[in-house]
Order: sequence, then C-alpha cells, then structure tokens
Amino acid sequence: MADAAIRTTCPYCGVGCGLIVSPTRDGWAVGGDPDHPANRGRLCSKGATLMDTVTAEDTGPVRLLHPMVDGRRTGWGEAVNAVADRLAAVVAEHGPDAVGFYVSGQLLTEDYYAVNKLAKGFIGTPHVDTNSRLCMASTVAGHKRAFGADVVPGTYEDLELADLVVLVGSNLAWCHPVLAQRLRAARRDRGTKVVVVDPRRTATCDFADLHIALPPGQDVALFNGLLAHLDRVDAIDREYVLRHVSGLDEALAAARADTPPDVEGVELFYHWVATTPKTVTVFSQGVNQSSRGTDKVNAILNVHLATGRVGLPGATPFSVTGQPNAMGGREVGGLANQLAAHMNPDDPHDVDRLRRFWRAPNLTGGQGLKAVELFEAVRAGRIKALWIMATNPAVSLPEGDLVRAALAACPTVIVSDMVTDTDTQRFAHIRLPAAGWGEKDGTVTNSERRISRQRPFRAPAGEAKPDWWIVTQVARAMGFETAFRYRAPVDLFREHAALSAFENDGLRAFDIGGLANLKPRAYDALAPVQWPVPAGTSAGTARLYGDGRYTHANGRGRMIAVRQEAPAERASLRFPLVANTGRYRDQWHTMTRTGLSPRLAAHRPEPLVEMHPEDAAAAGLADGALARVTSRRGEVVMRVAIGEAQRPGEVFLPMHWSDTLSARGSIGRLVPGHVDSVSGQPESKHVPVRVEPLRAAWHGLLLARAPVDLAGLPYWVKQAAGPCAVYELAGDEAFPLDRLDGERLDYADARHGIARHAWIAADGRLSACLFLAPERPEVARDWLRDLFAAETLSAADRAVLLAGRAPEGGAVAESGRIVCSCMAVGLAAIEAAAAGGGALTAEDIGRLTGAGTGCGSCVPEIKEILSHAKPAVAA
Ligand SMILES: Nc1nc2c(c(=O)[nH]1)N[C@H]1C(S)=C(S)[C@@H](COP(=O)(O)OP(=O)(O)OC[C@H]3O[C@@H](n4cnc5c(=O)[nH]c(N)nc54)[C@H](O)[C@@H]3O)O[C@H]1N2
Ligand SMILES: Nc1nc2c(c(=O)[nH]1)N[C@H]1C(S)=C(S)[C@@H](COP(=O)(O)OP(=O)(O)OC[C@H]3O[C@@H](n4cnc5c(=O)[nH]c(N)nc54)[C@H](O)[C@@H]3O)O[C@H]1N2
Ligand code: SF4
Ligand SMILES: [Mo]
Repeated sequence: MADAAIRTTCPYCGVGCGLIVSPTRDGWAVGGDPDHPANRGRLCSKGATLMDTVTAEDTGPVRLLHPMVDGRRTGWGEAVNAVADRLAAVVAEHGPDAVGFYVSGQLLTEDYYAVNKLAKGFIGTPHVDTNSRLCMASTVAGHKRAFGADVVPGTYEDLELADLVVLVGSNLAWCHPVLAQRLRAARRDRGTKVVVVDPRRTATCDFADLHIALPPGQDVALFNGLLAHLDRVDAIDREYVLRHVSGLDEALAAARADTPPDVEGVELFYHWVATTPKTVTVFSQGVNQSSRGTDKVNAILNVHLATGRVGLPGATPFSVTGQPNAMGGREVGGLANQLAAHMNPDDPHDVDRLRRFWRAPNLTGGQGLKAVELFEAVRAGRIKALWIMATNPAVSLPEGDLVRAALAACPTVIVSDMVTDTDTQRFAHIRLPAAGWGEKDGTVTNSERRISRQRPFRAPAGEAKPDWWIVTQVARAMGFETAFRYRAPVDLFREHAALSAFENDGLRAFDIGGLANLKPRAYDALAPVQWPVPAGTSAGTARLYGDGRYTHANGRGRMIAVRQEAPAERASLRFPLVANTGRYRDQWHTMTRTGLSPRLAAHRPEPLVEMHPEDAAAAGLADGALARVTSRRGEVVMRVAIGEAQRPGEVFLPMHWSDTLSARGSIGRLVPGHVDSVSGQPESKHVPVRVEPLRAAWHGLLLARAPVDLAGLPYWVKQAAGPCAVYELAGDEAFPLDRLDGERLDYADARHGIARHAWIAADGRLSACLFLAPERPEVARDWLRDLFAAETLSAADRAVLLAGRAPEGGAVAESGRIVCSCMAVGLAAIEAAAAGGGALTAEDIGRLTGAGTGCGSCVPEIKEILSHAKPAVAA
C-alpha cells in the first residue's frame, strides 16, 4: 500500500511510542520515530519485533480472513445483516437491555466512538463495558473523586524533571519499557531517586534506590502513614490546601487511625517524600486491580493534593495506562458508567445534551452493567446477545469457568477479532474479521493524554475490515443511516471532537474542539498532541491543574478519607499462599499476536509459578517441577520457578496463557469475581491458592508442523511461533502416537524410560518429532526447530534425531532460553561469555555478545545471571 516510510504508533502498551515503518525489498522494517515526543526514537522488545508478528500473520493460518455465520463462510452483506437482524430481534422481543457490548482499549478512538454511539444512543442499551474495567476503572473513579474529572495531570517529561519518582504497583521495566528507559537515563544524568513499592522484587527494582516489599494490598496504610507523617513534620502545604483543596481534616483523621506497614524502608521513603517537592508518583495495576483499588488511588492523590504537587513540572501523580487506547476509550465513554466526551449518565443535563447532539431518542442514560456483572447477566440469561470486540474475556476476566459457561449459554455471541482462534471465539455464533495494526487508520491516546495517529501501511488481510466500518454497516442495516453516514475515520474523529466542545464552556476537562474542523489532509498529517485542545487552539496542553483549579464545580480538589481494609479473600489453611498475577516482559495479554514471534516466545516459553524457596520446600517442589495451583474457583498447571523475588507466602502467576496455548494455563480460572465497590474493578492481584506437585509418569517435547490434538494430557504448553509448533508435555498414560501422521521412526530405551519418535511426510520433510523421558527431556530445541525449515531430512539428520542430540560441534548449538530479545542472545551465550572469566559487568556482556544493547529491558536479568555465574570464592 505505502511505498514510502510512514509514521504510526505502536499497538501495544500505553506509552504510545511513535514508529516509522519503511518498505524493504521483501516487506517492511520498523523503527522508533525520533520525532515522537513519547519515545524520541526508542523502542522496546515488543515494538521492535512487530514485523515478526506481521510476517507470521501472512505466512501461517493465523488471521481470521472471512466473516463466518454459524460456522459457515459468508460475504460481508450476509454477515452484517445477520448481526443486525439478531440484535433487532432481541430488542423487539426482550427490549434493548437484553443486548450487551464488551469492547476494548485496543480499539481506535474512531471505532470506540462508533460502537458507543450505536449501543447507547441508538440501540438504547446502557450495557456497554470494556476491558478497561479490569485495568483503569479504579483510577478513573479515583480521579473523579479527587479532581472532578478523569484527568492525568502530568506529562512524561515529569519523570525526567522529578527528583524523586515513586513507582507503586508498577513493573515499569517490563510493562512500560520506554518510560523505564527514560527514567533510567534521568537517574543516570541527574541522580533522580527511585522508589519501588511492590510485594515482588521485580526487574524494575534494578534501578531503584529503595524497594518497599510491602505486604499485598497494604497501599492505603502506606500512603495514609505518609500523609500523617507529612503532617507531623509540617510538610503539608497549608496555604495551597486552604485555597485549593477540601477534605484535609477528614482525610488526615482517617490516615492517623491507620498503622503503616511494618516493612523495611518505610521511614526513609516518608522522609524522602517530605523533603522532595519534585516528587512524581507513578501507579498501575498493583493499585487498580484491588477490591480497594479506588481507595488506594485516592490515598496516593491525597498526598499530592496535600502538598500541592499536582500538574507541576516534575511534581504530580501519574497513572500509567496499559493499553494503547485505554485513554481514548475513557474519552468516548466506553465504560458502563460513562457517557461520551466525559459526560455523566446519571446527570440528566448531560444525557439530554448528548441526546440532542446525536439526535438519539433512544439514549436512556443511567449506568450499565460493569464487566463482571455483565457476564453474570449473560450467564443468567438476562443478556441475550453479546458483541465482543478486540478483547478475549474467556481468558482475561475473573471466574474463567463461569465466563465460559456464560458464553456457552448466550443465544447470540458476536466476536470481532483479527485472529482465527481465540478462547472467546470458540463460543461465537458470528465471527467478524477485523483489520489489525498496520491496516487500521485512526487515533489513539496514550498515558500522557497525547493523541497520535495510527496509519495503515498495508491492505487488510483477506476480507478483514476496520471495526468502525463494521459497526457503521450494522448501524445502517438496523435503520440508523442518517446517524452513521461515516465514510472514513476522519468523519468520526471530527464528530467526536465537536461533541467534546459541545456546550462545554470549561465544564468538562476533555475538550478537543480545536480539532473539530480538521480537513482530511490535516487529520492524516495530525502531529501528536495532548488534550485539551480547545477551539481556536492547536498546540495542546502538557499539564493540567498546575494552577490549583480543579474540575469539581467549586473548583477545588478533594481529599478523600480512606482506611486500610483487608482484601476480599484471605489466605487460609486450605489455600495458604496468596497468588499475585501479572505480566511478562515479552508477551502481550493473551498472546494472540506476541505469541507469534519466535524471538518473543523465547524469553519465557512456559508459564511459571514463581515462589519463595521456603514455600517450595514446604510443598515438596523442586525448581522446574510441574505444579498444580488451586484456588476456591479452579485450577491451573504450571512449571515451578524458585527464587527470592517473591515474599514467603506469595506466588506470582502470568496472565498470558489461554486454552488455545495450554492444557490448563489460563489463570482467569483461579481469580474470584470480587470487585472494588466503587469502580467495579476485579481483585486480580490477591488470590488465595495452594500449590502442589503434579507428578507425571513421563515428560515430553513435541515439535509438529500441523496442529496436534493433545486433549486428555494433564500438561501441555504450545509455542506457536516459527516453522513448527513446539509443545512441552507431561502425562501418565501412553502418548497417543496414532494422533500424528506420516512414516514413523522409533527409538526406545525402556530401561531408562526414554523414547524418541519422528514422523516423516511423503515429501521427505520432517512432520513431527517427539521425545519422552522420566524428566523434562534435555534436547537441543533450536536445532530441532531448524530441521523443520529444511526441505528434506538427510540420513545423518535422521540418525541424530533419534539420538536426541545435536551433532557435536554442529552448526546450530542450543542458545538456551532467550534473554535479550532485541539481539536474540540466549542464556547459553551469556553464560559462556561469563564463564570466560574476569569480573564481568552487564556492559562487558553487551560488548561480548550484544545482549542488553537494544532496548535494555533485559539488563536486570543479565545482572542476575552474572551474579550466579561468579566463581565461588574459596573459603
Ligand atoms: N510486556 C507487557 N507490557 C504490558 C502489557 C502486557 O501484557 N505485557 N499490558 C499492558 C497493560 S494493558 C497494562 S494494564 C499494564 C500493566 O502494567 P503493570 O501494572 O506494571 O503490570 P502488572 O504486572 O500487572 O502489575 C504490576 C505490579 O503490581 C504488583 N502488585 C501486586 N499486588 C500489589 C499490591 O497490593 N500493591 C502494590 N503496590 N503492588 C502490587 C505486582 O507484583 C506487579 O509487579 O502493562 C501494559 N504493558
Ligand atoms: N489475572 C489477571 N487478569 C487480568 C489482568 C491481570 O493483571 N491479571 N490484567 C487485566 C488487564 S489490565 C487487561 S487490559 C486485560 C487484557 O485482556 P484482553 O483484552 O482480553 O487481552 P488481549 O489478548 O489483548 O485481547 C485482545 C484481542 O483483540 C484482538 N485484536 C487485536 N487488535 C484488534 C483490532 O483492531 N480489532 C479487533 N476487533 N480485535 C483486535 C486480539 O487478537 C485479541 O484476541 O486483561 C485483564 N486480566
Ligand atoms: S514501550 Fe510500549 S508503546 Fe513503546 S514500543 Fe514498547 S510496547 Fe510499544
Ligand atoms: Mo490493562
């Protein structure tokens, strides 16, 4: 499509890095955009490997290419009519309230605007919620309580201008890697102090001056203690509070009543905050995903309001958003308790205003069901048609088994997705192929309120269409032609911008009236800009509230009295450990895209239950063993990784694996549906569990070109990337060899319980190979994978294959687990370099192997490896 380089935005995290995509001889290359203010040319491993996923989409059966209705391929006309007819039938029979939408912060603003308008304005159902409920809802609620609007007051530069940066419940090094790079550089250049507040010792602690390993869920007590301390040492800005803030006395009284957590470093932390005017507090899911998430947010905001450190250069609270367009979704009112353009569904004036603007008589106002309740209503049969876009709730919602039951029971499930197989789509009656990154055209808003363009550089795969187009077609088919005349994303953007300014008069912080009249060419060329951008302006606004004037009607900020409370469910005799859940550096959520990149898959090929040595010993678990993790809700199976990063009594589980990629690795099954009573956000970070050994008669490794049915095995994990899929396996009963096709070669060593098999296709190519052993087989996985790329298998290869070892001195030695994804350097290479001798530093390793010289997010891991590789000092 494009024959010149185009500027666009990364589709992963909320940092919102600008990218330049340039054509090469056989595809495209991606690089950081040096002119984009979010990243100034930097990238992380996920952004840098975007073309791996695009290539995998083109070369394998990855993408959903055609609409499918009831399992049958159809054209768009038929699919659009099927959606419109089924929704209309439900409305006619059961009323609009029986229709639900569950959407996503991975939609573009234009898509998001269209679906909200159709659902709330024209179909007339309030039941539109988004995966941001699992992500940002507590922050939205906390911002509204404190400021009167959902506003992030700061800008990324504040991380570089601060003297103290406090990271609360944020693993910035892995989840916002480019911001972490910026903070690291500032720390190096000007000595910024960094404090990490996180029960785990994460990779982010690598550049922290202080790590507070607080007990899970104790953030309110920590920040209440801080507020009380600020009062004691007279560090509250009384004049600022007098002029701009209400609620100090009540908040302070509540704060004094709490006891700060008894962990190392708290006093030093309090002292630093009290004496450092330029303090930025960054917070993320360790704060939001809690049954007290909103109170945690307000405990943090209270400290900033009391000290007047809001929206000033280097002094501000800073919620970092997760998804690329988490912020845009909040602007268009994607949550069930919001209306478009920051209007309030409970305010009759706002409802009336929006009804007039949209000419939407069906807009009812009032709040809709929030994600967890929405799926409960689906299961109970009250929601009869559900349209899911750009999210994979079967995997990511709590109560995974109940969510699957809800989807199975729902008479009409419509799913719009890019890929052809997701856990959620398996329940869909109608599947709609959506255009993906590189094909889509529109805008996203990042954590610092910066609106950036995503521009297409290639045509959509197959018959895929952009989400806004699909919604528009369905709206027209339902009879709402006049309200959905959009021909291009610019039409939607201009309407969205105009609505933000409509009868605003400074009442709503979100105002981009200055962009309401963009001509198509100006929209195409739109440079990244931070809202608000009121009519008559175009420069945007870096910071808000620096003048002490807040959005509440009286213009004051509000401190909220909050108290520390226990999490919804506590550890018990039966479930003695607390599971904390979150992310890996190189995977994105349910892995539908990052799972396609061999480089990204290599960092953590399997899901791990990370636990403290004491807990592992108590459970009789060795490092690398398989374990069954059970909560009151369900069970998963993972491999054990023992380490000191977890506090005793706590384990960490990754959120990424699904039923598509594992036998039982989807942790949504474990998470109970407890939610924060204000925000409705689930408590995903505090799940009482027990961990027990999963003993298996054999462990195995399978590489196969075609999909293999592994139903019945207690453990399998699939890496979908590369020329063949790689499966780690374990089982008790004999492996069902007959599930694979081809001429079979066998080798068995019954005495040692070892068996090796290979299947050769008619054309002489290797089609599968299997290694079984009493313990996890030690095989050169990389060498094997390369055999699948070969056209034919030589006699020597066959022999070596059954010997189970790469030939000595062979060209492809095992690189081990990949540590540095950017430079594709494995553990083996780093260990080999380290074994070379000398007191090596991470920089030395970089010079010797290249590891750590790309985005730098693996440097903590390299240091960790070096610390183990050091020769033991003779006693
Ligand atoms: N690599 C990668 N990056 C991503 C994503 C991804 O999937 N992969 N997803 C994106 C999205 S949507 C989001 S929302 C962000 C999330 O970004 P983060 O919030 O940084 O990531 P998480 O790993 O979910 O959780 C952060 C930390 O909270 C800690 N924590 C748990 N309980 C508590 C507690 O009670 N108090 C405190 N203070 N901390 C606690 C956990 O130990 C964890 O280290 O990442 C974004 N970036
Ligand atoms: N236990 C636990 N659970 C969690 C979390 C946790 O920390 N712990 N984190 C929560 C958080 S913060 C989040 S944000 C959620 C994320 O959870 P999900 O949103 O469910 O995860 P994704 O894998 O990002 O799902 C996005 C889907 O949209 C598809 N897609 C991508 N681009 C497009 C597009 O342009 N259009 C359409 N129609 N589809 C597209 C992808 O293929 C994929 O299937 O998970 C939440 N769940
Ligand atoms: S930091 Fe986030 S936005 Fe930037 S390249 Fe990495 S994943 Fe993409
Ligand atoms: Mo998120």
